[in-house]
Amino acid sequence: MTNTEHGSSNIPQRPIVSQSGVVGEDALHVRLSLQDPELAGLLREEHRRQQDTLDLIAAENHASPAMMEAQGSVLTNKYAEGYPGSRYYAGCGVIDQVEVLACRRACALYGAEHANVQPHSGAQANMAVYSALLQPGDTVMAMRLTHGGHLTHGAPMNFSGHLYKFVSYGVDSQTELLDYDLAEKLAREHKPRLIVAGASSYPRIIDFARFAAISRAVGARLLVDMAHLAGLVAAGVHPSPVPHSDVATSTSHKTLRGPRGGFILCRQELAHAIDAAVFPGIQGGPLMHAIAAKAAAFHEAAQPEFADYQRQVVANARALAAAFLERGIRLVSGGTDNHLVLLDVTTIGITGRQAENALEASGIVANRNVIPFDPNPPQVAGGLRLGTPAVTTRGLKEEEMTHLGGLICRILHSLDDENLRGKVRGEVAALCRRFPIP
Ligand code: DSN
Repeated sequence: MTNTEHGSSNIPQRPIVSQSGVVGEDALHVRLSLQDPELAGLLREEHRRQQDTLDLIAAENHASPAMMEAQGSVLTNKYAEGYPGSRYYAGCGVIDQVEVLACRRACALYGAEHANVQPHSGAQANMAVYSALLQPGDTVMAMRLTHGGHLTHGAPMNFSGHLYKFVSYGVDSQTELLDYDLAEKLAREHKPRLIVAGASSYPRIIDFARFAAISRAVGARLLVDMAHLAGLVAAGVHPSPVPHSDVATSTSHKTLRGPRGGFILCRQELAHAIDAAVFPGIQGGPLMHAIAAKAAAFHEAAQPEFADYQRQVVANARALAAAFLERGIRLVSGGTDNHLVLLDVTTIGITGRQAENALEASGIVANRNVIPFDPNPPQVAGGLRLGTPAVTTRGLKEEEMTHLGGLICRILHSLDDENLRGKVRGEVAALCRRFPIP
C-alpha cells in the first residue's frame, strides 16, 4: 500500500463492507455481534474512536488491514513450543514455514545474521537478552528512564532494576543531547558487562558507532533497543544499530507499523543463547498469529513505499517542531531528527497531564512524559511527547502538521476555554474525515 493510498486528501472514506455485503460500521465484527454484542459494541466504539481522533502517541501506529488479517488468522489455534524443525507438538509443518519466513524477512530487512521473532513484547525481548548475556547482580549501563530510557533499562520498579545493577547515563543538562562522554566515563568506572543504547522519548539521532566504541573499550557487549526506531532504521532514515551491536531488540508495532509484539536480531554466535533464553527460558508457546503478522510487517517494510512513508514521518515531525518553536514552546533538545518531539510545557505554566487531558478533549491523543531533569513525578510530568507515525499513515503531510501544531498551541495556551476546544474538535474531525485510517 503506498503512502498516497494511505489517506491522501479529498478521498472519501472507503466504505466498510462485510463478506456478506453488509455496508458501514455494522459490517465490522458481524459474527462477533451475533454471538457477543456487548464486546462487538466495544470494538466498534474503539474503531470509531481511532477514526475520529488524531493519534500522536509516538509509540502507536495504524497496522494495515492485511496485517490485521494475518493477526486474526487460524494461526491463533496452534501450539508450537520450540523452533522450526524442533517443536514439542505435531502439526507444525505450515507453522514452521511461517516462522522461517518471518525470520528470513527480518534478517533481510535489517542485514542481521539471526532473528528470533517469538518475543511477545519488547519488554520480553529485553528480558531474554539480559537472561542470555548476564547473571543476576551483573552491572549493566543504560539510559536513565527520566532522560528518555525505558522501564526495562533498569528502572527500580522493573524486573531489570531488581535483578541487575544498573548504572545510568543520560543527556547533557544544557544541550539535552545524549552525553556520550559521561557514558564513556561511567563505563570505564563501573565496567558493565552489557551496555544498552536506545530510548523511548529521545528526539535525536543515536550514535550507535560511539556506543560500540565505548563497549569495546570496556569489554562490554552492546544491546541496542531500537523499538521506537525500527521503521526508520528499516527505511534507512535512521542509522542502523545492526552493524555496531551484538544484539538489537525491538517491538514491531511502533514506527515499523506491524502487529503488537517483539523480536530480537543478533550475531550468529549468540543465536543459540538468545533462542534458549526466549524459549524455554522465559516464554512458552509462541503466538504464531502474531508471528505471521510480523512476517507481513517485514514484507511491507521492504517495499519502496515504506521508505517514502518513513521519510514523511520525519518531515512531519520537523514541521510539527517548527510550529511549536515559532510559537515559543520549548522543545527538549531544541528540535527533532526522528519521529517524535518532546515539549517542555512547564515553560507555559502547565503540566504534561493538563496538556494530555486538554488535547484528548479536543480529539488529539498524546501522552504526558517526563523531560530531562523534570521535578514533576511521572504521573504529572512536565513534558508532552508527540509522535507522527500514526498521522503520517493517515496521509497527513507538512501542511497539515503545521496547522495541527497551531491548534495544539492554542489549546495548551487556553486550557479552560471550552469554546476553543469545541472549535478544535471540529477541525480535528474535518482532518479525520479527509484522512481516514486506511
Ligand atoms: N510504552 C512504550 C512507549 O510509549 O514508548 C515503550 O514501551
